[in-house]
Formats: sequence, structure tokens, C-alpha cells
Amino acid sequence: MSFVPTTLVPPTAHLTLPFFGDEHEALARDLLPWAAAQVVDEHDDRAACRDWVQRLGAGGWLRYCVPAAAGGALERLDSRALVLLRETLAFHSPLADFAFAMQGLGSGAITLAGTAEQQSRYLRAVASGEKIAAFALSEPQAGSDVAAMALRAQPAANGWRLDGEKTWISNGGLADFYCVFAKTEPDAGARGITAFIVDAGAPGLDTSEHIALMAPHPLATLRFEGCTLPADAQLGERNGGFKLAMRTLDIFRASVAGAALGMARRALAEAVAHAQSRRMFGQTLADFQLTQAKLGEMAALVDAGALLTYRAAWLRDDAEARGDASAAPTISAAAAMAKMTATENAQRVIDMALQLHGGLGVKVGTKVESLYRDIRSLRIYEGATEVQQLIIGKAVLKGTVG
Ligand code: COS
Repeated sequence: MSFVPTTLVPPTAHLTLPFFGDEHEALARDLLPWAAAQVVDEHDDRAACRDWVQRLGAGGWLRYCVPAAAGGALERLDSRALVLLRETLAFHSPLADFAFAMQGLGSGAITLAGTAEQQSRYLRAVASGEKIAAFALSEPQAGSDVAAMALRAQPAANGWRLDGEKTWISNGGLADFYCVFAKTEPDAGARGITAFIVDAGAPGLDTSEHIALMAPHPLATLRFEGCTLPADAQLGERNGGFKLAMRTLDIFRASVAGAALGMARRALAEAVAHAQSRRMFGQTLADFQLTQAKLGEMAALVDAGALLTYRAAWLRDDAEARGDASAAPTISAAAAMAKMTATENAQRVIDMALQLHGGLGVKVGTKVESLYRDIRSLRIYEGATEVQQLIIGKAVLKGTVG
């Protein structure tokens, strides 16, 4: 499917909410015309992703995926900027959003825990679009249960040796490097995991098994057979990998909510445009109270997701600016609430938009039809809805929220 620029414009009223500063409003307003002007052939998802990364790099947008010290646009990774970027990109093209998001998620652990040398080697290239990044956490028997991972990392001459596999890896086979999480203490559960930076050309790494999805999204299984890494490939503390993965996800889960929001806003805009132009029984679809009630429900679902998303992003940015580490549990729970609510609500909104389109809604090539497929994986990746419920539930029991 080709990415077709739309004449529909995303709303901007939310940019004046107190969650955002002038810099966020300016960022979103600058991105709108840029995103609307891009024309990318998306028939081949891998080629399209490369194209989007190049464009996003050249446009300066990937600079929001890294901190200023490494060529980034802002001093720190700014959750509100990430949310607004993903929301706007997803409104136009879910694949553009994906290409952007993976640069951030795939390099986030290097931003959080990389040495100065690792940061300068990888982050600048991520920000320019010169290197494509990936985050490799999941395994066939360790999806939601991260601590159950089996990929083994053992000390070897001059470095490390990795044996095992990762799967469901976004940008697998496309990335220039992977942030890989592996067991360094097999019996220590979550406390026995270490992160590594693995270059795509590492000996013993096979990324050739691609996985086809219902919506365009480059994905692969990674096989490590005696994969050798230099000692300086270790990322962060030995056995500190689980917490590093969780801290990385805490940042990007709120941005998944932003992407869901962009798709939901697009579905609502498509539904409104269709309802106002489609004639039936001597009036437009929009003239029926039944339609008005549906649109009202959709708008409220979008806003509910939006407010939780912006709050989660603001909470993190505010705590970072104040250097308040004690806010971490509140931030995790807020990000989980945002991710769960925005993705679930977006699925409902898109389904309602599709229903309002009638037969056109299921015709391949209609925007709501592709959105219906695009949104589905967001309820699963970066922590399924059920994992978010678990995180929120634990926080409720601890008195962190509720
Ligand atoms: N930030 C920092 N530390 C965290 C943390 C966070 N957000 N969440 C948990 N931790 C710490 C805990 O405090 C605990 O530390 P101690 O060992 O010092 O007590 C440790 O990590 C283990 O935490 P917990 O016991 O909660 O881990 P579980 O094995 O029960 O796993 C879930 C918790 C299910 C929440 C976790 O495995 C998860 O997020 N799963 C989903 C993974 C995912 O998103 N996959 C998608 C991959 S990207 S597409």
C-alpha cells in the first residue's frame, strides 16, 4: 500500500493544554506540514522503513530520539516531544511512526546507560538516520515474562559469547545494531540479565528469518550461535539489564500511547469526513442521531486516551527536570495506564469508524481498513494490555496510585 498524503488535518487544540510548553507546541506545528508533504511508496515495508528513517533524519526529527550531548534536539529524552511526534506521524503514516519510534526504543538503553564512547559511536548516527536501531528483548518462551529469557551470554576470550535466540524483533534484519538482553546469571531471574550492543555484522548472528505481520512492520527472529562480542559491547551494569529494559520501556510505553492516539484521531477524522459526505435516505449520514452518538463516543474515547498519555509524559518530564528519582513508580504506573487505555480505546474508535464506512470500511485500500490492521499490534507490543494491568494493579496495592 502506498502512503497517500491526506487533506485531513490533525487537531491542534490539545497543544495549548497545560501539559505542554511553547517548545512542544512549536514542534508539533512544524511537524504537521512536513508530515503531510511526504510521499513514500510503502509497498515494501523494509524499503519504506529505510526511506522513512532517511527522511526523518534529514528533517531533523530523529534528533528527538537522543539527548543533546549526542546531537539531540533537547537536553534529555523528552516524553512529551516523543508523544507528539508519534501522534502526528501516526496520523499520517503508521509506518513513519514505527520507523521513528524504533530509533528511540532501539537506542534508549544506550542513552540511559551507555558509556561516553558507546553514546558517541551510536547515538549521533541514530539521530542522523545513518544507523538503524533495534531493541531485542522478547524470546519464544519469554514475552511478557522477561525474566524467563534463555539467551545465554558467557565471558569468552576478549569479550562475550552469545547463544540462543530472540524473536518478534522490530527492525530485525534491517537494523545496523541491536540492544540485546541476555542471561549472565541463569539462576538469578530478573537479577541475572545483562544488556549488550550487538552490531548487525557480529559473527554468529543470523537475522535472516523474517516474520510477516497483518500490517506492514519489519520483524524477524534473531539467532545467536557462538556470537562473539568485544568486551566493550556490554551495556550498563553486569546483571543490571532487567531494570535497564524496564526503564527504557517506561519512556517509550507512553509514546506507544501517542501513536495509538494519532491513529484514533485519523480514524475519527475519516469517520467525520465520510459521515458528512455520504448520503442516504435523503440526508447525510451525519444527520442521523445514531451517527452523532457514535461520533460523540469516539471523541470521548480519544480524549480519555489523550489526557492519560499527556499526563504520563508530563509526569516523567517533570520528575526528570527536578531530578526526583522517587517518582519512578508513579511514572511507571501512569505510563502503563496511558498505554493500556490509549491503545484499547484506539482499537474501539477505529472499529467504530470502519463500521460507519459500511462496505467501504472493509475494502482493501480504504484508510480505516489499514488502520484496523495497524492498531492491533499496539495492544500487544512493549507490554500487552494484560501486562499493563498487572503493573497498575501492583502499584494500586502498593498505594502508588488510586
Ligand atoms: N524500573 C526500574 N526497575 C523496575 C521496573 C521499572 N519500571 N519494574 C520493575 N523493576 C525492578 C523491580 O523493582 C525489581 O527489583 P528488585 O529485584 O531490586 O526487587 C525487579 O525489577 C524485578 O521486578 P518484578 O518482580 O516486578 O519483575 P517481574 O519478573 O514480575 O516482571 C513485568 C514484571 C511483567 C512487568 C515485566 O516482566 C514486563 O514489563 N513484561 C513485559 C515486557 C515487555 O514489555 N515486552 C515487550 C518487549 S518490547 S516489544
